Amino acid sequence: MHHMLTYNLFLKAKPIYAFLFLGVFISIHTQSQPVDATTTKETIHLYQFLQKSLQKGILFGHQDDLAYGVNWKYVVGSSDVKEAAGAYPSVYGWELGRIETGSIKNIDGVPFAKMRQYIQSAYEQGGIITISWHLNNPLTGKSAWDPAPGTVAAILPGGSKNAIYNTWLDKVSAFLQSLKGKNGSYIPVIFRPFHELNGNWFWWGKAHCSPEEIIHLFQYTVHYLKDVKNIHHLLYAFNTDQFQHLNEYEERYPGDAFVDIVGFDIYQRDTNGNAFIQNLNSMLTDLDAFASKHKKIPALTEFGYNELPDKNWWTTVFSAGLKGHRVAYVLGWRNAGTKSDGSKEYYVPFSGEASQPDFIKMKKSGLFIFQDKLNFNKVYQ
Ligand code: BMA
Repeated sequence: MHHMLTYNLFLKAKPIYAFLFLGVFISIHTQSQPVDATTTKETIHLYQFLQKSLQKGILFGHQDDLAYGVNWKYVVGSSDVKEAAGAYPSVYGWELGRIETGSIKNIDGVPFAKMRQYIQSAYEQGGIITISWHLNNPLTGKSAWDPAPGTVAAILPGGSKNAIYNTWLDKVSAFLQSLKGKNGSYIPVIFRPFHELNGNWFWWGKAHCSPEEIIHLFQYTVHYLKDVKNIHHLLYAFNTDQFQHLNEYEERYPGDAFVDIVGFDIYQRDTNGNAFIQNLNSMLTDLDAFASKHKKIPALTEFGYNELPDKNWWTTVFSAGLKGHRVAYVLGWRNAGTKSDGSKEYYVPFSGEASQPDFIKMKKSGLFIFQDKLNFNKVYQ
C-alpha cells in the first residue's frame, strides 16, 4: 500500500520532473549565464525567456510607447502600437538622459515619475524593459552630442571628472532601485549605456576615445552599478551603430564578463529599401555569428525609417531583412510627432497612418511577438 502510494505520487509528479529536466537541458544547452552571478530570480527568468524566444519569434519593441505618440501625450492606456495593431509592444524602451542633472523630466520631456509608472504597469503584463542613457558630457556640461576630446579619459578612475560621473551613476542607481513590481520584486531592466559607440556623434564615440578607454568605461559602469551600488536586476546590452565588418564590432566590445545582449542600431535614411535589406542581412549574419561564439543574446537595439515614407515597408523591407535571422527583440525608436523645431519624427504606425495596414499584415505573419502573447508568469516566473 505504501509503495503504491509512492508510485502514484511519482506518476502525479512526473510532469514536474519533465519540466525540471527541460530546464536543466535548456541551461546546459545554452551554457550561458547573466553577467551578474547574483542577479534576481526575475532577471534570470527574463534572460532565459529571451533565449527561448529566439526560437519562437521576434519580440516587438517601441521607445516611449506608453508616454506619448504622434497625436497624444500622457493618456493612460494609450499606445500608437496598440492603436495601430491591436496589441501593445512586448518590449518598452525608456531613456534616462538628464537624470544626471537632477531634472524631474528626461531629455525628451518625460517625467521620471510617469516613466516609473509606465514601467511598473508594463512589467505586470509581462512587458520587457530596456533603458538607454543619452547622458550629458561630464567634462563640458553640454549634451551627449558634444564630442569634446578626452571626456572618457576624464571620467575614468583617476580622471578629473570621475567623482562627478560617480554621482551621476548614483542618480541612475536611485531610479533603477525605485523600479519595483506589486509583489515587491525589482523590475528587471536591459540597460544599454554608451550606444552607437562606433559612430562619432556622441562624446563616447569612436573618434573621441581609444578602444581601451571606452572598454574600461563600460566595464567600470557595470562594476559600479553591480558591485558598488549592489544593483542585481540588470542585463547589460552592448550595441554599435551600423558597422562594415565584424572586426569593427569587436574592436570596442567590453568582453563576455560585462555583456548579456549584443546588438546594433540601424535606420533607413534614403528610399533604397533593397540596400537596407542587404545591410540588415549582412549585419545580422555577423551579429548572429558573434552572439553564438560569445553565447550572448542578439537583438536589434534600435531601428526605424523616419515618417515611414514606404507604406509597405513592414512586410517588404523590415520583415524581409529580419527573416531567417536570430534576433530576440527589435526596438522601434520614438514617435515624437512634430518637434519644437517643426521637424517630424516617428518610426511606428499610429491609427490612420499610411503603413498601418501593412503593419497589421506583419503582425499577422507571426514573425513577431507582441504583448498579447505574453504575461507576467511567462516572462518573469
Ligand atoms: C534621438 C532623437 C532625439 C531624442 C534622443 C534621445 O535619436 O529621437 O529627438 O532627444 O534620441 O531620446
